[in-house]
Amino acid sequence: MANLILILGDQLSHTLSALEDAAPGKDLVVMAEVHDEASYTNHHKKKLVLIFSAMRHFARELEDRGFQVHYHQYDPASQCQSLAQVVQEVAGQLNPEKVVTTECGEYRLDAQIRQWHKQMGVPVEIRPDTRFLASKDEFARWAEGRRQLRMEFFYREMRRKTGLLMTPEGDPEGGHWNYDGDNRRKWTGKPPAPAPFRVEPDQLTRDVIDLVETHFSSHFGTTEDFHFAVTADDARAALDHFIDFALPCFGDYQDAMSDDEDWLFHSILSPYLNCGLLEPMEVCEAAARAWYTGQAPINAVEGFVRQILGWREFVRGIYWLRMPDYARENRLGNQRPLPWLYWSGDTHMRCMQRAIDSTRRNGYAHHIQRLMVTGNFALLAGVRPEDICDWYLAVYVDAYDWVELPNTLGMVMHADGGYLGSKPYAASGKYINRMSDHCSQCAYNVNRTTEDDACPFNALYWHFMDRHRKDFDNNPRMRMMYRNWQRQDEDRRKATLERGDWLLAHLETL
Ligand code: FAD
Ligand code: DLZ
Repeated sequence: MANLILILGDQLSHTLSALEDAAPGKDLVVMAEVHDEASYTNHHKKKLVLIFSAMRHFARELEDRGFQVHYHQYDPASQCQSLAQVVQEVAGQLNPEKVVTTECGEYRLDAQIRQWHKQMGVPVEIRPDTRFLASKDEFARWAEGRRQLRMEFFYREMRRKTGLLMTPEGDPEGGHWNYDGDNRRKWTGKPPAPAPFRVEPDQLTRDVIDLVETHFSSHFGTTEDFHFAVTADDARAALDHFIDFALPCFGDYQDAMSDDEDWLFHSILSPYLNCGLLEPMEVCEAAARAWYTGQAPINAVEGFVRQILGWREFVRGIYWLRMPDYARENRLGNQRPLPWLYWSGDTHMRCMQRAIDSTRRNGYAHHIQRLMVTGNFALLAGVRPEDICDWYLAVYVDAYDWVELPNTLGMVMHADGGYLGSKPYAASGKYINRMSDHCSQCAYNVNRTTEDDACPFNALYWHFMDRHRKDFDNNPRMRMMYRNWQRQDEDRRKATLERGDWLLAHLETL
């Protein structure tokens, strides 16, 4: 009897475990664009285009390889609005021996799929997702007995395990594990940032753009100037483009922000890694090759590999270790709703306006914008973790719960009590000014704190520190900042807190 093989929208890899022993002439592959998946959050229009178009291209490639594919195109009038309904309908017609699938990347859908065998009366075989470099069990073993998890130690284990950037003697290439200290340069326009890799939409993608414009017109963002890759071949060309043109400067300007450059020297590969068009090992190996051939310096290559081999695997490990309780964590007790300006971009704070505008246009903002601008602001403003997590899940083309949630709830909001990161990434306008040219174009004055035109990040920073004193008093990494706060005279502190109160009461007008 044939198997029914379900492939999800972020499982577009020919190496997928669900396809391992698939028989092209016999088994049936099922892929489905469905309302429930397209609507569980306000997905950016470009994210919908990317996923649907990449799914359609992948289905075509499977057919070229001889597979029979049942492809359910998005149809608001269809009887089937969920993956379960599509699978059940096809299973009813095919009467398969079993449903085969690869474990899903998010808890919500994973929990549903694990019940399907009961609802559908057909066995469901769920295979591990082998596209990650650390399995869930491996991560759980590493984490066992540790009260706090530190990415750096996990990353070193992963370097040893994969041999990436390791000498034959087992030492880190270049003599150090980490070159972060070299990776904090401000970018002042030179060297020029490369243009991002572009693919002009083919007919299939243009059809999907029309579909998204017709049925998802109220969703965030725009489909205008869609230029992401939607096939593995084009994603590999995007990887080559990054290695050739951006990687050499990736390290130096990794933390930089620019008022008029959206992409700087970042790879823009997360959309492809996360939907399966690229695999993490091929990306890391391509970067490592650039170091061995002298095409890129070690601070760039190590910094890049750390993001994928370290951070990406680390946050996934935490997600599966701590879900579902992790999503409910709110250790700082934040209750403020997300200010509307996150959706409208309507704000006089230049850094926020630029980050949100890039997000709206591109479905992309680079890591430092997500962490130190929109994230930092949500942390300082005490936004409810659930609200800000939903925003990040919606607005980025690379956003899936397993990677978005630990980054937002853990790294940005410190809502997990420091399980993921040893201190909150809270910062005043001074940091933003040091790493960008936004402040010189801003309506607010970054050198002021208490005045009406003072940068809101400044008073909000001290307000945050002051109101969370009990939460961080014992944290040695915060001690110096509390000492600085205490050193300010009382009137100054009072004026700063009053300005902070005013800002919190007027977030929508900033
Ligand atoms: P580069 O800067 O070129 O980095 C290379 C790769 O490293 C990325 O493609 C990505 O795969 C990986 N990477 C880097 N940092 C991280 C990280 N912290 N966690 C996981 N992977 C990382 N990344 C997502 O892929 N999806 C998300 O939904 C997501 N949400 C985020 C939310 C917040 C609040 C923050 C602070 C970060 C989030 N990140 C997320 C991590 C990071 O910002 C993006 O991976 C990165 O900006 C993607 O752009 P890039 O491919 O140009 O990355
Ligand atoms: C994100 C997404 C969207 C927008 N649409 C679909 C879809 O129509 N069909 C599908 O199979 N998957 C989709 N996805 C991805 C899933 O919602 C989910 O995030 C991942 O499968 C988690 O691993």
